[in-house]
Amino acid sequence: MKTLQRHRRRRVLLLQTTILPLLLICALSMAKERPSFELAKGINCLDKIVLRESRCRSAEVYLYGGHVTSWKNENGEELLFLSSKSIFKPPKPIRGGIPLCFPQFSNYGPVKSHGFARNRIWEVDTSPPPLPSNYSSNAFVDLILRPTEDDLKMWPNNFEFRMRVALGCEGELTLTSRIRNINSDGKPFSFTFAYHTYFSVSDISEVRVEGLETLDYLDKLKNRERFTEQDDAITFESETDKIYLSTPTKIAILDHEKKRTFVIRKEGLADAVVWNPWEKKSKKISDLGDEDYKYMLCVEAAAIERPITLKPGEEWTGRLELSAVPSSYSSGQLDPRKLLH
Ligand code: TA6
Repeated sequence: MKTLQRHRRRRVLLLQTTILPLLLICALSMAKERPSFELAKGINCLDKIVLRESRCRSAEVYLYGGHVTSWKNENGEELLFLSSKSIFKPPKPIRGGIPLCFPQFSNYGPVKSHGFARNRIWEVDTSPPPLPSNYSSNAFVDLILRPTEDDLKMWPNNFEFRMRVALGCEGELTLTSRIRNINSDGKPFSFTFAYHTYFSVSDISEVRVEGLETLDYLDKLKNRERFTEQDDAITFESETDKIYLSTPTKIAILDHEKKRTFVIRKEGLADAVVWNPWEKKSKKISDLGDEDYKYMLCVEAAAIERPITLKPGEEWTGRLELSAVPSSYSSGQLDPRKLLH
């Protein structure tokens, strides 16, 4: 009888110490984060992904360009600017939202302006390598871009560009890009990059950008001459096209009229571009309405001054997190010192 009891106790112990933990691990790994999104047809029947979070928060990403075109808050308000004249037809990039500039920002290099990633068809990545756990969220999708034959002719480098678009439980929108050099000829490659984000603002002349004061910038309107920002906040009264160098990882856009502040957090992206075409240039941009410049501002997390160089097998991560917080002078929340630290 005693032996039997001993056997039973041993079996129970075995169960507790080996099998149960194993089952737990399996259960946890099986419960690993599952992408939750809807595949839908968008404008011109282009495939798009819809991410939904609680309380009407949502985001939309077109497979064409891996392009986020919509980000809405808990009141269903659109936070990104999207041109009503954007034509949603390849090869023309979508005007507005968050175009991806890769492998080249602007015309600083051998390929076409802002590169080719924004006018390629991306795929849903069904087996992405895991991301660090602190990157997790409920609503997300993983996308992947690999070069086409045409791309390899234009830019002879083999790469994998993975991007996770995630909508967090506080409504924050996060884009995590991972670019890997998979050249088989041992060749390193270099690229520049930007998340060319178009923010929706109430009135450009009432908006201010904080976090870039005292920094050096290259002025694209003055042949990329280098200057130092003198103002303690950037405001807008004419065409602006500046590349701020080695900026802090946090920048704020204060929209007093909408009592809203956009907080931009970035990792792996040293620079920031600030662009508004203003009146005259807007008229020359076919897929932008003549008055649209009043309701948009581009503040772009970027890597431009020092291109990213990867040897075969190496991978770069560039992360953008956008949040929109209600703010007003009276609440003091519009005090950038509070927001940016
Ligand atoms: O990021 C600012 C900028 O480089 C401007 O010079 C302007 O050209 C803008 O991008 C839009 O470029 P796109 O090629 O989309 O018309």
